Amino acid sequence: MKIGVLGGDGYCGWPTALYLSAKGHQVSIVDNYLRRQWDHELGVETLTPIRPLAKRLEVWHELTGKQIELHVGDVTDYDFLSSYFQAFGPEAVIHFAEQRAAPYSMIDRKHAVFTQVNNIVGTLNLLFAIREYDRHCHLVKLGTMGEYGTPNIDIEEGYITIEHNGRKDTVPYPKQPGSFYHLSKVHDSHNIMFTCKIWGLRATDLNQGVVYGTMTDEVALDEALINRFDYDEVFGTVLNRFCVQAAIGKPLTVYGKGGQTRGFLDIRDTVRCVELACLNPANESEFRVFNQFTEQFSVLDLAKMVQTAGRELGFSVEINHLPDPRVEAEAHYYNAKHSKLIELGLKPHLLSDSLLDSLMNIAVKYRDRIDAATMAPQVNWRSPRNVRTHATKPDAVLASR
Ligand code: NAD
Ligand code: USQ
Repeated sequence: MKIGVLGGDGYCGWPTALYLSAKGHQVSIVDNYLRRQWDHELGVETLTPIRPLAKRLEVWHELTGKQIELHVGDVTDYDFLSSYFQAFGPEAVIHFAEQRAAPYSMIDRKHAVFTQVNNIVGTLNLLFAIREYDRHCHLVKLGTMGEYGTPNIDIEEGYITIEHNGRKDTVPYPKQPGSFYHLSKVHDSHNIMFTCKIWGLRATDLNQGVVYGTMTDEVALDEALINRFDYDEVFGTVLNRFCVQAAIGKPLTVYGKGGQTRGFLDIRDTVRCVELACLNPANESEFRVFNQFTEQFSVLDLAKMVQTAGRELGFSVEINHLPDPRVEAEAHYYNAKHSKLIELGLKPHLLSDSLLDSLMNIAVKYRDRIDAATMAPQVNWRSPRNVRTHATKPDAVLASR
């Protein structure tokens, strides 16, 4: 297939582009390097030494003979997106190109506005581009499990059938997101669903859980292909952070009681899920939702698993309970369905099998690059303000739109 990977320089996008290219698909990447600029803005770096995108692509070509096209540009710029569709003509577009950190969106007003403009305008442009250039092009959109929040009932895959005053209907599952970032995903979902209805577009919303790990078969081919591994307080996700903390003997930063339960998946399953969605497209006018995670854990469960894995490597790992900087339930019911991708053929990697190889060993290997000063949580949901950032990028980007 001809597949466009929007956000292909990022944590999920890069290994996905390589995986699809290795499988023989004709792949192009779209990215505007915003993610690298956010690192500069926050004064942080990925644990792993990632190369410039053009270099990464050159090495991929040298190693495999396969070419991935690169289109550098901003998906919120419709002229750019139009020229991309005309030049590449994708049959499927995988849309990763958004601002994805909840804490970044909660820094202050500018970052909240920036996140929602970047994410919602980018997706809206994409919907218009698909309508203009090829209505059959399948949109595979990265959503988030966080769209649902933590309701006191089972979470379904996208839709719920309810009876009300003697009548019955199937409606989108209620959304209770927990940050301005997660809200941007809800707004995206509504826009996508609406355009499937009015223009007959076909779309799959992948409500993904928290992703962990960095290695895939393709990324492992050469160090020049290495993927990001973020551990700072803004972009670092919980399991990556815990492994890095364990590797340098810092206590694990469990927020509050640690009963917050989420769906998780290995980066190797992310790339496979996305491929499964592309190979089994939604029908015309269908807005399909898959819950993309493989196992659920509480934050405290994860901390204990990392503690055990750390001890196996000879580290003594302590667990700290910090005041939760977020507004979220610290102990709650959580049971989210996730069978649709399994039915399509997903064979999950389990955390218990990969914690040492895929995470702890990476954290230990690059231990010398860890900057412990970037780990303490400073962004607070209750009191947004400027922290550790000059906030120039959101201003500049918003002003240009
Ligand atoms: P990332 O920040 O590493 O990658 C996103 C990429 O998109 C970056 O390379 C960035 O430069 C690019 N980008 C952002 N805005 C752009 C724009 N306007 N134009 C062009 N390029 C732009 O994020 P990620 O972790 O790879 O996440 C990818 C997607 O998956 C996001 O939509 C995120 O919400 C979703 N997701 C991620 C996780 C996770 O745990 N990482 C979990 C669930 C969902
Ligand atoms: N947490 C800690 N300690 C830490 C870091 C996080 O206890 O040091 C807790 C958080 O309070 C939260 C949970 O761990 O309860 C998950 O936090 P996270 O930062 O790992 O993930 P989150 O903010 O939910 O966001 C990540 C991605 C986002 C994606 C989302 C999927 O950054 O792009 O949408 O996971 S989900 O969680 O299902 O919404």
